[in-house]
Amino acid sequence: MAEALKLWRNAQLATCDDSMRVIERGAMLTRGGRIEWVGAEANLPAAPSGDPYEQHDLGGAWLTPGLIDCHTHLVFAGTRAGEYAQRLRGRSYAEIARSGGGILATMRAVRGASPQELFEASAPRLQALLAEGVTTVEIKSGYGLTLPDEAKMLRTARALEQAYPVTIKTTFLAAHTVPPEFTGRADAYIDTIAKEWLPALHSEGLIDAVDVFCESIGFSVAQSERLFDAAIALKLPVKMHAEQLTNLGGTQMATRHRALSCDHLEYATAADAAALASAGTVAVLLPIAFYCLADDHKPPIAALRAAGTSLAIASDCNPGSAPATSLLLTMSMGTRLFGLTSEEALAGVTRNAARALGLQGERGTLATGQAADFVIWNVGSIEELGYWIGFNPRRTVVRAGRILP
Ligand code: DI6
Ligand code: FE
Repeated sequence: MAEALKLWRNAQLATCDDSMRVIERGAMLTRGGRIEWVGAEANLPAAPSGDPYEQHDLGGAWLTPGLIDCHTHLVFAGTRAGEYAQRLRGRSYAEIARSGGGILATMRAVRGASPQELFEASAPRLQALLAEGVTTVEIKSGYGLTLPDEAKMLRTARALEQAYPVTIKTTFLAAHTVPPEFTGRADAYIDTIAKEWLPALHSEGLIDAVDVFCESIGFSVAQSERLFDAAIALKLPVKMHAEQLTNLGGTQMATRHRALSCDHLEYATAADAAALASAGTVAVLLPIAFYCLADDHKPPIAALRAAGTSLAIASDCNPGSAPATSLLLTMSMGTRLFGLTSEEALAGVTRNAARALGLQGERGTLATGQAADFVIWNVGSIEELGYWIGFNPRRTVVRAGRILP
């Protein structure tokens, strides 16, 4: 028997569609996990006879799509609070990385954690995101840096999806830094992950996309391109940590490979912005990493906007540059620090975040055929989502058409 139709009425719908249309006295019909109809309540289709709606009167509340955190490294063990203390005393992130701390410090903690320990360390961070109305999360590997430890991270991400009401997309980021086994042999490392680890983990169904840290302290453009070629040969989409600390030209190469997204982009140029726009590659901005690193070089927002690039924002949840589990705080920082408008911030955690994960056909807007993942908010205006700092105005989360407890 077909699942019952549910009517969600008397709501202000922030559809997050291409024109960011708001429907003041809106209603939605859902069936099972999908949206069947969205529109003004006055135009609501009549209930088919014998199939009465299950009705939910939302009392005029604001409703958005479920939020999407499209860039996280939330599966990890340990913390790097000691490094944060060093950075407060003036040591730089790059210096700490070059002296064997940074990503390698977390790598040691992850290698030493059992699958159960890794799951238990990561679950509270995921729960914190979900409490704010996040229904889709991307999680990267990149702290294992051996085949079994990268597999352990990706399996942990899949296990979190089984345990919590969330859609998780996994990204393979073994090209995060060169591990000790390959010191001085970055090219050999890239060949190993591209030719051996990537096909092995992909055949286990553990990889949804492939990422690389293309940076002066990471991998060169040529190395990144070899990895991308291997990913594309397996029909896996690619994305890149690009132009975060310097401009290496990664964005230009990534857009030639039709990357889903280029992320960070503090040092991107107007030419990079134009390349992103014409390739349809999403610019994912990570304002919390910018804040925590006390950087002074901002992404070229005006150029990105002028080029018509799709802008997303994400928490970057990681133990080094962004120990953060709040997408609402990300919206606040995206607006205040980078100068995004409230509307751009909302599009950045819904429609454009979905595009950054290749999910635009399924998630990120309130429209017929999209997943019935949405959030009902205790706010008087939708701008409040990026306005509060540390206050959570989430009222109710509906995931796959069901109200979460
Ligand atoms: N850029 C980031 O923001 C994270 N990784 C990356 O390549 C930070 C990773 C870390 O410091 O642990
Ligand atoms: Fe990152």
